Amino acid sequence: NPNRNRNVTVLGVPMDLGADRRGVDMGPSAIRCAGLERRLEALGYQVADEGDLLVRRAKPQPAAPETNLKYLYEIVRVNQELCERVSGVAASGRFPLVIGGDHSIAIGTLAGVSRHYGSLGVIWYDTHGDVNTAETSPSGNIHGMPLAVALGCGHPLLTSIGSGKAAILPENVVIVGARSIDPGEKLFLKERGIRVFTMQEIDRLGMAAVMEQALAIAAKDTDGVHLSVDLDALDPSFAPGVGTPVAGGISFRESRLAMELLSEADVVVSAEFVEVNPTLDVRNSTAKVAVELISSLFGERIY
Ligand code: Z70
Ligand code: MN
Ligand code: MN
Ligand code: MN
Repeated sequence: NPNRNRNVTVLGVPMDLGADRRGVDMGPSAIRCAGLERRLEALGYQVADEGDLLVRRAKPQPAAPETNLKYLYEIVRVNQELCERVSGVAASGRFPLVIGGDHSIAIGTLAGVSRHYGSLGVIWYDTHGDVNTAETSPSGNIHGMPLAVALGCGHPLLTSIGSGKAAILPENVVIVGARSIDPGEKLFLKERGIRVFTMQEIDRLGMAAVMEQALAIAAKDTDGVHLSVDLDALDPSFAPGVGTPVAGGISFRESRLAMELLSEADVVVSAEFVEVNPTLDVRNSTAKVAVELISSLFGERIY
């Protein structure tokens, strides 16, 4: 497509505080090592890798006194900065590609991208719902909360990042790949009528039909779609290097098809790939899968 944005800015966010587990901070490095820039350049993109944001290494720290949210203040600080950086990238007309890091960084990405779109759709490719709040979270880990925050729900320090109003609306959000949703998350998602494509639906309908329906929702009456890929959506046999592997996941083939269909639809205006944990990985295979999926998203074709 000649109208496709050919300028990509990569931002790395070596965040692991939201997962409360070391290793996922090395995700950006692993994804770069797997050849991200070279692959995008081979596809004809002009790539500006702006390097990593600074994430302060907090020593193990109890939750903020008045909440159960672990590492709240540093996560807020990093996401405020990420919001401004992503917003600057979008303002310059470039495609923001954020590599993590744990999924808590979606808070800053979505706050920054949504400034530039009257209405933004979201495809959340994840095993998990990531719609917990302090009240429902079983862990206090903020990487289980970013989609709720983007919808305007959560700790005020998190929801006030960016404009202070919700980055997205429930009717423009779809989750693809769900197979681990906490009880409080089920209520949250059902109350808001958010469309969740579970593994069962992927099995019954096939990935092509699921993505067609997902796109119909996320792109309907929106000005662009943000793609948020948590590598734990894939089956652990394809993506072992994640903090929370859950059996029964999406295959590599299905994931590549999903990215190819998104590429053909040509509606994605920003993306993030998160939760790669090299300390749990096998020969950097999960980072390599991430780079394969990014290449497909950006238009690589086998033939
Ligand atoms: C659980 C929680 C989660 C990723 C685990 C788990 C969330 N719902 N997300 N691993 N990537 O603690 O909120
Ligand atoms: Mn280069
Ligand atoms: Mn997940
Ligand atoms: Mn996630």
